[in-house]
Amino acid sequence: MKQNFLAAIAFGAAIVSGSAFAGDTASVEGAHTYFINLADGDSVTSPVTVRFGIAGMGVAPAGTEKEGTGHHHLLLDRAALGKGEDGMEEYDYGLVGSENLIHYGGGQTETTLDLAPGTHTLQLVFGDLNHVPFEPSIETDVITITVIE
Ligand SMILES: [Cu+2]
Repeated sequence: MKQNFLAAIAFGAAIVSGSAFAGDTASVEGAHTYFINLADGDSVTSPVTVRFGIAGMGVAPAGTEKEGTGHHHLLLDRAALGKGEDGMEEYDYGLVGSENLIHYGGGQTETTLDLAPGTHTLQLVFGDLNHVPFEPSIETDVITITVIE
């Protein structure tokens, strides 16, 4: 617990100072993330359960200092991973949570979303203990699903 607490403090401090502190956690070669139960072009009904897959690495809660682990993030109805809503480079500065970027820092491997009818885009990004994408990044392509009434 103490380590998680300290990591949370360090993360908060990094946001305040705006300093680059990561972007250098190496991913395991060959590791990849994927949607277990959804594919590009799928039509679904709401609520939508989304199951997160990761191969070659393990899932651990945010702040856990254990090599080869990270946690899932879902980018919903926004541009692909790159620049955050604050204009910062997400590959360097990390993932800032919002309605459109959801952290699963408890180590969750699925979620259920209430989505309005229409098309929605989803992208999964696996992040390190400090919510920064790995190097090289582990992320899915952006998929588009249609929610039917
Ligand atoms: Cu995170």
